[in-house]
Amino acid sequence: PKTRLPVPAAVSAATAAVYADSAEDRVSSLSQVSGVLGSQWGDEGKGKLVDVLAPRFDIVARCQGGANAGHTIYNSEGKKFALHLVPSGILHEGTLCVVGNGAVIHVPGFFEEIDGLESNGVRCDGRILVSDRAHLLFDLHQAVDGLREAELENSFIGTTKRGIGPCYSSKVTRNGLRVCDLRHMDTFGDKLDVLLKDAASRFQGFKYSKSVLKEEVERYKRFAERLEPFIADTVHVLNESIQQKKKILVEGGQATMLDIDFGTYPFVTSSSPSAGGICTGLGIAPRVIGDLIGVVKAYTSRVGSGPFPTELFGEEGDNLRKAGMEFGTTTGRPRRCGWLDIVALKYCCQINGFSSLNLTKLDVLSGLPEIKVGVSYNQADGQKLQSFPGDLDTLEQVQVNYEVLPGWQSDISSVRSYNELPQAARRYVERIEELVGVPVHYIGVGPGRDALIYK
Ligand code: 2SA
Ligand code: GDP
Ligand code: MG
Repeated sequence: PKTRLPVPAAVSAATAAVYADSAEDRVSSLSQVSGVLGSQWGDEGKGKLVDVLAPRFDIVARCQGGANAGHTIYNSEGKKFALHLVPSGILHEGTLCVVGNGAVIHVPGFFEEIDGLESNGVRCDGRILVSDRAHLLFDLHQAVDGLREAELENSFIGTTKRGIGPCYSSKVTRNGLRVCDLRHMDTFGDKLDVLLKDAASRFQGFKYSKSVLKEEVERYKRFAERLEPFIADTVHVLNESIQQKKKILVEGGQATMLDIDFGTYPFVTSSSPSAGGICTGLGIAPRVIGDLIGVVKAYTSRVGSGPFPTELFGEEGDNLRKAGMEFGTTTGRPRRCGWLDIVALKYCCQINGFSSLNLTKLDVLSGLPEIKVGVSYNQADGQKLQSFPGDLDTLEQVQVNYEVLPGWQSDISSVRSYNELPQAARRYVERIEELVGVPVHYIGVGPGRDALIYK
């Protein structure tokens, strides 16, 4: 028989109503097609939650982005894995991993990632499907990414230089190559030639010659053979799986604040990491999507340029970066750190319709005398803003109004039930719930699989 966890006195009536019977209830009640999406500027800890939930799903699918993503997960022995394109379900033998049509694939990088996993004892053969509709990201896209950033000088975006923007540009320009083109090597070279010439005509620093093309085509002939067993019509596979009542977990890369439409444009990535990207990036209908879990760090980080209203500078920012070990999983770059931004989070909740939140890295805030939360923005003229501004000039000038909450002084990394958290930590969680109107169902207190509180 199920025993209801005691509801601590500090929990409000509204929160108590959605209080979980147990961890089992939280995960088993997730809908057939569920998603885990970033709700800040990335690196919220999406990979960890996907890895934790994956055993309850048949399929874990990536719908956008590419090897710009860096999802760090640990297996039960505490061994660390940094994933980029491979979905975070890969550590679980029974889970099929799908890289959908909305993702961009750098084939050599994909093999490198798979080789790394295989050499660490993770079997990948027959466990990963790559969409035949996904676009191919070439070395030329990576070179163009670097050249474009260099050209921007002081206004550079701070991309991962993984070629993401240039590859999506080829896609939208409609001269990109797709995974299915690897099955037509007779015309592959001509199509690639168009891309290479395009880059060479735009950038002086881009070296083009017929021998470069020839070498690249030869290389891709070998890749085509090796990739063949991974290639599938994933739109068909996913929709058949839904018919067969299989469970699908969608893993978002990056986050809504980096979304090409909703993020802080132009300081964004070139894909749609928000809910809409699930339909366009996998070819599944909106009505089949059920629960969407927004992953939110207990504070905020951002890597790359662009506005960050609650950013902390100097010692305060450094301390948070050190405590949270905030360095890029893909590039190793130090991440900018700051307080939790409720204005941005509410905006993300609106866009994605999150059914619940996973508040991560709460342990990192332990020991602070007080914790600030950005609750509203004032414009330069002192007027309160009613919504998250689309205009960057407005955003760059906002004054953030903070609420100050008491900190807690004990280490919470070994706490496993909500009512054992210090009262101030519970107060922090519940204040976030009140401010955004979405329940927090999962609380991260460490990087390991077990360091998760089900609320
Ligand atoms: P890009 O490379 O074109 O997608 O870069 C455009 C912006 O998107 C940001 N971006 C990211 N932000 C956080 N984490 C990401 N993944 C890596 C990680 C990042 C890393 O997990 O740490 O290692 O540096 C990621 N990917 C893209 C990027 O910083 C630009 O602001
Ligand atoms: P993702 O891109 O959203 O998957 O996040 P990253 O993997 O880039 O960054 C999150 C980092 O925080 C990783 O190193 C995780 O191992 C770590 N992490 C995740 N959840 C927690 C948590 O609750 N507490 C702590 N201390 N670390 C966490
Ligand atoms: Mg990351």
